[in-house]
Amino acid sequence: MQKIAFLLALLFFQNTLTAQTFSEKEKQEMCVKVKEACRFAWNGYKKYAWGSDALRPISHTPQNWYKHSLLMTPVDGFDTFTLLGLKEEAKEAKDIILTKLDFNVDDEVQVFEVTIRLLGSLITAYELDGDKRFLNKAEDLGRRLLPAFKTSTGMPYRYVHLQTGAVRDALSNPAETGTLFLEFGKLTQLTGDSSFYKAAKTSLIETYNRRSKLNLVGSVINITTGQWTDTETHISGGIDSYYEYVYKAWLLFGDKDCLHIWNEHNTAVKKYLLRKENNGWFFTHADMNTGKETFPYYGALDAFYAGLLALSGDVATAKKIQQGNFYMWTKFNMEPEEFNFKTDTIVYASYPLRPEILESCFYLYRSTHSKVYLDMGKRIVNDILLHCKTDAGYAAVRNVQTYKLADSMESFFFAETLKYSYLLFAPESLVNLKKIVFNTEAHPLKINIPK
Ligand code: DMJ
Repeated sequence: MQKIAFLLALLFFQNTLTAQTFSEKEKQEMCVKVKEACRFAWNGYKKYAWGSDALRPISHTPQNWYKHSLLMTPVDGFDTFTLLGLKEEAKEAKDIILTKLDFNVDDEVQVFEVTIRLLGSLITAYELDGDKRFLNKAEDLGRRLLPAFKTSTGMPYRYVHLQTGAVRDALSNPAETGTLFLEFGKLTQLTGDSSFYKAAKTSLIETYNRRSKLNLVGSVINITTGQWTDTETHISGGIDSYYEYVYKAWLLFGDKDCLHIWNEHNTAVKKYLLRKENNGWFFTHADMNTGKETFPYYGALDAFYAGLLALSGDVATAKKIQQGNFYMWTKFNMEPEEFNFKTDTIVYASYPLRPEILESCFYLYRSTHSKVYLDMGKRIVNDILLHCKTDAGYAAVRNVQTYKLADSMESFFFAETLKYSYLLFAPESLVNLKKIVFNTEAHPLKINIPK
């Protein structure tokens, strides 16, 4: 009798497990849901903010970064619409880009932001769609950015005027000096003009040359003197994508210098910044020269590192970090911009629709094919679509603990958050990671390693 009861229990348990697999149908449902969300947000942009950089999804008003719109939302969103099979939306974005996007305007722009969002996207648009006019726009923008690099160190000023080439703001950071190489390198490959590749690689190498003895970089660097003015180190905003690009430049261009740089930095980052606390593994903040902890802070932006490690083959460490990322998401309703992982308290409570945790789900799923990452992704996507929805789009969260919203829908919501949400559940053949590398704004660039 006891044996029968045991067998029945075993059968029940097995059935429960089978029911807990993530079916193809469920994956398709997630894809449909993300696609609908994307269409809905784009419709809001079209209705209330057409031609501007972004929609303010609560007040239904347009938002521009500078005096003239650079069409951040259509440009950043074009490849997402294409990959999601939103043909009409892709056509609308393409039309407005090709008829209205003009870089010959009286505006100074932030070199880093327009490189990752606009230059990256225009190059991808050209590679996906084949229309040479996308490449012409990319080249025009690239040329207008080049004056920023004419400095004594080769690291660019943060701002450059698109018409006059006038520059401003010498106090930069590794993310802004070191997250240009994929886009500028591709521009050289596609146009044959080596000045783009040289400028961006020099900037990256000059950043690396100023690493500390511990192989870490600081938070603020003066690009005219080459001196650090803030020696705090971390993997968060201001440094994050520098590490991402040194590894990805190896993948995209087969650049061995960059592989070496990645290995040095990544070893140091794991040695000096990775911490095991009660609730998981997190990266801390420390001084770049001594390794001494400054603040035990971790946040939404840091979540990308798990994906980067998975991509680089260190799946074991990636898994541990992604557990911490998911802890951060579930502990506070949604992930806060920053929290203290020692006291388990929030430092900055906002969530501006960031993609990094989903990006890491995507890479970890591709590396492991474990249902864990589909479940995580489903929970995160559902939370975003439920709590951030307005009557015109999706809004940033001002405070994750109260779900109070803020009137902002950044273009990276289209470029990255929705794209990684979709790709996590979509057929893998849609994006082959052996053939493309995503820039830090999730624009896929075709790998073309010179023989
Ligand atoms: C994006 O613009 C890029 O991913 C960048 O590298 C950092 N943050 C935002 C999204 O969070």
